[in-house]
Amino acid sequence: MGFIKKLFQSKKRKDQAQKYNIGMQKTREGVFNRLNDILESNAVIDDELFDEIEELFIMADMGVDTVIKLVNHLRETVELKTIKDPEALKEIIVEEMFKRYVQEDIIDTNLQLTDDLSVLLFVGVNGVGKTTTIAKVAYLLKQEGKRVMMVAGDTFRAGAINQLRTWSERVDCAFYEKPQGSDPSSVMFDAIQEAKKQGIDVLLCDTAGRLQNKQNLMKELEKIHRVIGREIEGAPHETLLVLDATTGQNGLSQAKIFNDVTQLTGVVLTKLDGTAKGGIALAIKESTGIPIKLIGLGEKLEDLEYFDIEEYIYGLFADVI
Ligand SMILES: Nc1nc2c(ncn2[C@@H]2O[C@H](COP(=O)(O)OP(=O)(O)OP(=O)(O)O)[C@@H](O)[C@H]2O)c(=O)[nH]1
Ligand SMILES: [Mg+2]
Repeated sequence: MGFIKKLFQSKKRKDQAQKYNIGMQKTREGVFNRLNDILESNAVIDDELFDEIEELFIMADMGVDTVIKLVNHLRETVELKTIKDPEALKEIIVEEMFKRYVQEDIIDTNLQLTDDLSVLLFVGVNGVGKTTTIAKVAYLLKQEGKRVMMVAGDTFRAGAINQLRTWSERVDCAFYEKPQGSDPSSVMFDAIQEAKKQGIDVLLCDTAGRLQNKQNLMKELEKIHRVIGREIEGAPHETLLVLDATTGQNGLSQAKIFNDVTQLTGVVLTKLDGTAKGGIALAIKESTGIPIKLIGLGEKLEDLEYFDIEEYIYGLFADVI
């Protein structure tokens, strides 16, 4: 039995792999399982077959550049090892994914927390899942024994403060708010003082959704970032861009523009459970260089996982191998 087959069999028994398995069902069933059909219905490995594979991966939103590189590599491997049977390509494709993304993965995906107060800032366009992600992160960190406070930095949208307060009550963590319409930077400033007073370990900062082409809102974000940095050296310790996996390639341009304004330290990729285009995670890694730190696999508090590229690739190919 090949290395990949053995690896997948051992994963089938792991809890975390099961979460990826369930959360990525749409991508797997909608796209990657079709790899089986393609490889079974082609008698030989030829250009047409490679084109079909290419098309399939592009449909999963892996990004054209990423896919072309990957498929070119496949062609080379097939030639080098004189492989004739299309079925044998399955393991080679997965192996190639592991080589490209797992072995070369030197980026630390852990959240950067300090021994004192750590500040995590969540940014992104409207409706991507910032507020829900904060609730999930609070839940996760509380389980790790951290004292957590949420701050309602979305003072713009009616109902945003109440939404976050409700989450803080459900998670049972501290909460800081000022009235709707307050300057978000001053809310952050005051929340930091309060968090220090209460001996909080991690302050999770919600912000209003903003389109990346709205200059005044991007300026506001720059100010929020600056004010936090002035209060605590090295803060925000994480500036996380929340991206909705269902928006596909547009997420890449969001990442570039937000990064110019706030120096992102990571991406949270949400709603992977709701899309067949889960290949976007690979495109983000390849084209922006910003590490994905967390992924959202559902709407519940426990539906958040630290991003693990190995489990992710398993989630894509669990039914193929
Ligand atoms: N299926 C699924 N739904 C999610 C996930 N994350 C967030 N959502 C849903 O996405 C919707 C928007 O979430 P919010 O957290 O309010 O998004 P937001 O970015 O704070 O939105 P604004 O504050 O309006 O910019 C909610 O219905 C969430 O339940 C996820 O990982 N999977
Ligand atoms: Mg919100």
